[in-house]
Amino acid sequence: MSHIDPFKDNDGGLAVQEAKPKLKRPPLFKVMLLNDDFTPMDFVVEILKEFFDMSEERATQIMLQVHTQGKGVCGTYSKDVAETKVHIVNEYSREHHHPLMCTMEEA
Ligand code: TYC
Repeated sequence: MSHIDPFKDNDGGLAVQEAKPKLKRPPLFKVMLLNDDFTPMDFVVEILKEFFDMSEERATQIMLQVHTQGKGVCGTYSKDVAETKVHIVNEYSREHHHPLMCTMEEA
């Protein structure tokens, strides 16, 4: 009778590929602000301070970057957190009748 010995190399000399662990890090998402011609600069700075935890100086820097380059990164988050930030920023802008657009893209 032949038995499979769990403590022995039972591959009969064959090269057996170890299974690779299939865990991948979850993707991260950049939350972006887009420029427009109508939203007041102060309102954008307020958003960056309120929802992205920035200092007045940092918020002003990012706002001016968006203003001159068309878009800018507010922060990088897990998918859930990024989706929530985009949603609350867009809701807040609509409530205040500004066309400011917040979007996300994979980092
Ligand atoms: N361009 C706007 C203005 O001149 C300011 C602005 C900055 C708007 C950043 C949107 O994401 C934005 N009032």
